[in-house]
Amino acid sequence: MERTFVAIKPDAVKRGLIGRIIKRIENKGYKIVGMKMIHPTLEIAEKHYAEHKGKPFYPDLIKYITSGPIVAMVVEGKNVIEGTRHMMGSTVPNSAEVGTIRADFGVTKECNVIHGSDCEVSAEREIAIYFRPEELCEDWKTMMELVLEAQFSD
Ligand code: IDP
Ligand code: MG
Repeated sequence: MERTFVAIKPDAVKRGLIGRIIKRIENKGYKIVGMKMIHPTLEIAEKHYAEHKGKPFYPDLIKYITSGPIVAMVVEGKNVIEGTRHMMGSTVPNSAEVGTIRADFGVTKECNVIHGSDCEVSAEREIAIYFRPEELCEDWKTMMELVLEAQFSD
């Protein structure tokens, strides 16, 4: 099953939005197979955002992402990368589609509440930055998986 890396960014943690954002991921039916609160170090932040190094906003981005804890998650589901990017909305909250997480909760392009990997290669790379393989909880089934299994077993 496809996986992605999602992070509830420091502005959202400070605003008490953790529960509301996780609820949307669960409501959608995605399966969370890894989750932890972590205050990103400079080293982690630089690894995560390596692709943006040299851009004018890079120093502020690093300052922002290291400014407090994030909630890091590994989320699993069919086409989850595209699905979570769609649920997040585009980078700038004021032009993100209404109903998306960034449109509903975000204010500025700098502090836009949530991160989600943009492709399979990024997902794999980002998951490895934040999680050791043994930190992932893979040996459980969602209720939907259990129900579907039971339905097709006889
Ligand atoms: P994404 O998070 O929608 O994938 P990226 O272009 O990958 O957007 O940028 C990474 C993060 O850097 C954004 O989520 C946002 O926090 C920040 N960022 C992007 N562009 C700008 C900018 O022009 N000014 C300030 N911050 C920016
Ligand atoms: Mg990006």
